[in-house]
Amino acid sequence: MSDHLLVRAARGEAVERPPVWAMRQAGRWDPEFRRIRAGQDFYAFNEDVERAAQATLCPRRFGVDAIILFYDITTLPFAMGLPFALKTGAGPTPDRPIRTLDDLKRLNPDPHPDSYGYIRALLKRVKAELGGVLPVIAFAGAPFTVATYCIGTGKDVAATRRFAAEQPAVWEGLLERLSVATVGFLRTLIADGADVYQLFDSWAGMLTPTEYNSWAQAHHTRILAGATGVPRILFVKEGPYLDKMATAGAEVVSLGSRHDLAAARREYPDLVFQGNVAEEVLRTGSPADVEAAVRACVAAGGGTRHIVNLNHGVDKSTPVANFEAYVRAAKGA
Ligand code: 1CP
Repeated sequence: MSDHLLVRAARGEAVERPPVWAMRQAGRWDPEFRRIRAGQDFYAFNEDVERAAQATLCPRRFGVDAIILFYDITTLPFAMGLPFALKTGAGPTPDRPIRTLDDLKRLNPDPHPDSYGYIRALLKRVKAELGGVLPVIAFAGAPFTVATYCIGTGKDVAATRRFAAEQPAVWEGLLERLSVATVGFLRTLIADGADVYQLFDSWAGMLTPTEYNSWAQAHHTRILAGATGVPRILFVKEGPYLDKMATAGAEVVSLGSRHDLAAARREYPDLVFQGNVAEEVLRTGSPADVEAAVRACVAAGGGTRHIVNLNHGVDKSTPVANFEAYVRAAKGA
């Protein structure tokens, strides 16, 4: 069993201090990442295991307590048979969006692990490089958020709703296939040595309670129950339905900035919370503002059952000095 600080904290054990990492810590805000990434096609870059490993390991020099693998939530549907390109401004865009039941049939719900062999190789490479010093976080997008990219609507929730209303069989079938494939994908990466995983349902926070129950919650429950053996983190960007997230099956719930961390801890003493420093402070504040925000978060987090993180990913315009301040303050320096 892994005894990394982050893993112990995620299990709810008493720890010397809360661990810290950040969503999109390997990203465009970091000049070293941009140098390695150098404008190549995203998916081709990702298949270059050596370069993807370098990108993954970029945040290590800032002293984070965990390393998240560099790939994307669309990597899995790509492996299922749906090629994507990363378009500037639009995010991941499928070459041929899913529209019909015939399109759906081309999406393999049980892709052979070789179809994402480069992610497995990346995990192996990163683990070897880290030599057990830091834990490695694997992840998957949850079916709802991934489906929005497969049909080409992304965070335009109104367009997603229209598609679901007009093509209910395609929509439900798509969520189903993604659910099955996600369990297989995460189980493979756990068997390969991932220390933790995070399930990202970034856009599910915009759903009504009824939609959330069937498009998000049902699939979270199933995936979290199907892929076990390591601590599981559930993330919904500014997820409003804490009661639902708390019962989905994850040990760790990532908290948005509109929730009070101390109150959430009182209400759910058996959960571990991740978050909830506002990424906006890193994007727009000074290093002193960042330090103050992190200290307030650490105090609200109470020292245990808490992983310091943001409400959402580090924005590409975040100054390096602010990311440094974020890690430094979380480590109490
Ligand atoms: O050229 C680039 O490098 C573009 C930026 C980028 C990066 C760094 C994309 C395109 N994907 C990634 C890697 C990535 N994606 C990681 C690993 C790196 C890390 O976190 O440090 C992870 C965890 C993701 C997950 C991801 N991709 C999510 C869920 C998390 C979140 O931020 O909400 C989502 C929604 C995506 C879609 C996506 N991928 C990329 C873009 C530009 C987008 C659209 C995001 C948006 O519209 O806000």
